Formats: sequence, structure tokens, C-alpha cells
Amino acid sequence: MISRIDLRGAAGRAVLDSPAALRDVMPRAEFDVEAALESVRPICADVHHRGVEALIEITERFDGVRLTDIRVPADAIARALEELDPKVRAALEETIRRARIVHRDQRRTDTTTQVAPGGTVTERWVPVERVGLYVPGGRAVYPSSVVMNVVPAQEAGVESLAVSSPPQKEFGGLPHPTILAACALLGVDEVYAVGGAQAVAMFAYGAGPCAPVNLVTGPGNIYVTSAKRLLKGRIGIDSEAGPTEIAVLADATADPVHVAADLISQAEHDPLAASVLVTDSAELADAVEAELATQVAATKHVERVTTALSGRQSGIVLVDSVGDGLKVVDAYAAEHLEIQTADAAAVAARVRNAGAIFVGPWAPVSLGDYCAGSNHVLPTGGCACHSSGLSVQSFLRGIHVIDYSESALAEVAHHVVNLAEAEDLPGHGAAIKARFGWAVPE
Ligand code: HSO
Ligand code: ZN
Repeated sequence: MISRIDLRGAAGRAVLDSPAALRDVMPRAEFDVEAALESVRPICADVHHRGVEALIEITERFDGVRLTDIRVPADAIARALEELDPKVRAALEETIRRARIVHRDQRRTDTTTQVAPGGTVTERWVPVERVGLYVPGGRAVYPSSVVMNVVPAQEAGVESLAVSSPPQKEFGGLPHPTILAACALLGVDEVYAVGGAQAVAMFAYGAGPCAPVNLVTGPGNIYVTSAKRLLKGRIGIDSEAGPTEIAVLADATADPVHVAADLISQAEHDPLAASVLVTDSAELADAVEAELATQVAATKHVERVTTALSGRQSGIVLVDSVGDGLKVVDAYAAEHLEIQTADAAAVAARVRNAGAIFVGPWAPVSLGDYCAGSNHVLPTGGCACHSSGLSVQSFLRGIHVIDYSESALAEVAHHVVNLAEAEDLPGHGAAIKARFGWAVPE
């Protein structure tokens, strides 16, 4: 069911030695955000011009719910927490606790560099003022994702934070109760019952009670992602989240039962999810394939998992050595990368590209999805070669503060004037000369 890519021997070597060829052979999902732009553009324009009225109409059309108020009342949020299963509550509290201690350590301190006597540059870290967090409904009701977005924002010092999630008919036109309960646990009380592209537009332009935000984070379907792409610039965005991915780099020491279970764990998210095994052991590949057959048959979301594993985005890649496997996983730049090899920590230390690395047999991706303390909002689609997952840093801006005295400016004035002349921008030089009676100090 899962396809194989053989990169062993001389033919494989030719591919491994060419980064472009390697990227081309790696399995990857098609995720065409551009295609959704056509339908998303008029929705965003409508919300821009007609605000709440447009949101109510669009929500009725897409979610089958006629909202009287786009904002979720405080008592509905409180009730959701009261009614939350205590086991889920305890788990969420532990997730929040762990995420908080990790993200608290990511806080940045301002740095001041003395560049010359009397001349300093300070980098001052300032939180984004207002953030909108989108939380999907439908198949992906993930209170854990609320935690992963809200905690770094709060630890960064973001003061104003709003959540939006689609209204659900079966819950009286409110967002899913576990989403509301997660908001209550995190102390978020500004929640809107708006989903899809229209929620991103509401955040970007503001509508009725929802003031415009500076930054929108959170995963979503192709329409949400497309709206984020469209409105990027007016708002900042975290990233364009595509279908989830797991790559496992394993050798003969790995347990095929665990490897198969981990590949299935992420395939469970989405028929477009990618599960990739990279191994130098043909025996392990065979054993994992056999395990997949048994475990997939027994899994709850068998159809989704089967589609994901048999899609062109998933596969088993055979290589001659773990070293070659590292080349493959670096070219793939997976959202999640597990290292299940001998001396896993040493192998993990050699990885250059991955959203998050899970080291050894006791750190499966599911742990990171919920309770490791790490963030589970990670770059997908190969973006891990240039981007990082969500962190405190995502909600901060580093502002350079330049403070020079007269003598410090005098010392460097001729360099500024000379560079300005070289760039044919004499007005730049004049701004310096004007301060020194139009003569450049020696
Ligand atoms: N694996 C997903 C996150 C998630 N898993 C939420 C379970 N719930 C993307 O990193
Ligand atoms: Zn997951």
C-alpha cells in the first residue's frame, strides 16, 4: 500500500548527490493554496466593506448557523469549562503547564551593543499588540492547538488576544465546547463564533466588536490558509500550514511496531498527511510494511489513514546508510522528524532541516503533539529549511534603538557621506553635513 523509493547503489548515489534531484524524488502532497484565492477574495472584500452583517450572512451560508452575536458570551465559555470531562481538563492543564515552562524560557532580553564611544544600538523586544488566533472546527477540533498558539503569545507578553472558531450547529451555534473550555483554562475571554476565510478577514479588518489585529496565527483548511496569504502584509501571519508530515529515520535497531504506529499517528490527521520512513535496513522496511497492514486495519480512522499512506506524499525510502538517510531527511525538511537509530542523539545532532526532531524510542511525535512542552505548530511542506515552529519569538518584534552622541556621529560621518555619494544619494550625506556646519569632520 505504501510506495517505495530505492536510493541504494549507484543510481541512488546520483540522486543523493544532487539536492535538486533529491528534492524532486521526495514524496510530497499537492496543496494548491492559489486555487482557493478566487473564492476567498470576494469573501474578504465583503467582510471588509460590510463587517458584521457580511459575517452573519457568510456564516449562515457556510456553517448553517444564523448568529445573533458574533462574540461568544462569557457564560458559554465558563459553562464549557464546567462541563469539560475532568480527565481532559487534567490533561490540558498539564499540557499548558509544560508548554508554559518551555516557552517562558524562550523570552528574549534586550541587548545593548556599544559600537563606539557614545554610540549604542539596542535591540528592544516588544510584543505584538493584538493577536487573532484561528481554531478550526470540523474534523480538526484540537484544544491542544489552542494551547500551542495561546501560550507563546501570552509568554511573549501579548496583551490583547482573540480566538475565532466556526460555530457548530450541534452545539447551539457556538464553537466546539472543548475549544471554549481550553480558552477558559488559558484565561482567554474574547472568542468569536466565526470560521473560515471570513474569520481571517474579520481579524484583519476588524468588524463590530472585534478590533483589527496585527498578527493572525493558527492552522486552518485551504480557504483559511488562502485568506492568510491574501491578507498578509496588512496582518502578519505565522505560516501557511499545509497537511501534517512525519518522517522517521530508522535503522535495524528500531522497533517496527513503534515505527508503524508513529507513521499512522500523523496519517490520522488528513488524507493528505504524509508519512515517510527513511531506512538503511530492508528488513525493517519489510517489517514496518507488515505492521502497517495489521495496525491500519485496526485503527479508527482507517479510510483517512489508508488514503494518506497510499498517497504519493507518503513512502518508504531505502538508502545504503544512516549518513545517506540524513541527506534524504535534510532534503525533505519534515515538519516532524523522528530519529530511531543507534546513538539517536548523535544522529539527531547532525540534522539540519526539520520543524522538530524527536530523539530515540521514547519521544514519539504524539508526545510533542500534546505533552512534551514543545510547540506543535511547525513548518510544513519543506518550509523547515527556512522557518521555525511557533515560539515566543513569533509574537515579538526586535526594535533597534540607535543612540549616538555628537562625537560618535562625527567619528563616522565621513564614511556615511562617502557611501551616500557612492550610491548617488547626496541627500543622505547632506543630512550628516547639516549637523556639522556643512563640513564633514576630519
Ligand atoms: N500533529 C499536529 C498537531 C496535533 N496533533 C494536534 C494532535 N492534535 C500538527 O503538528
Ligand atoms: Zn498530531
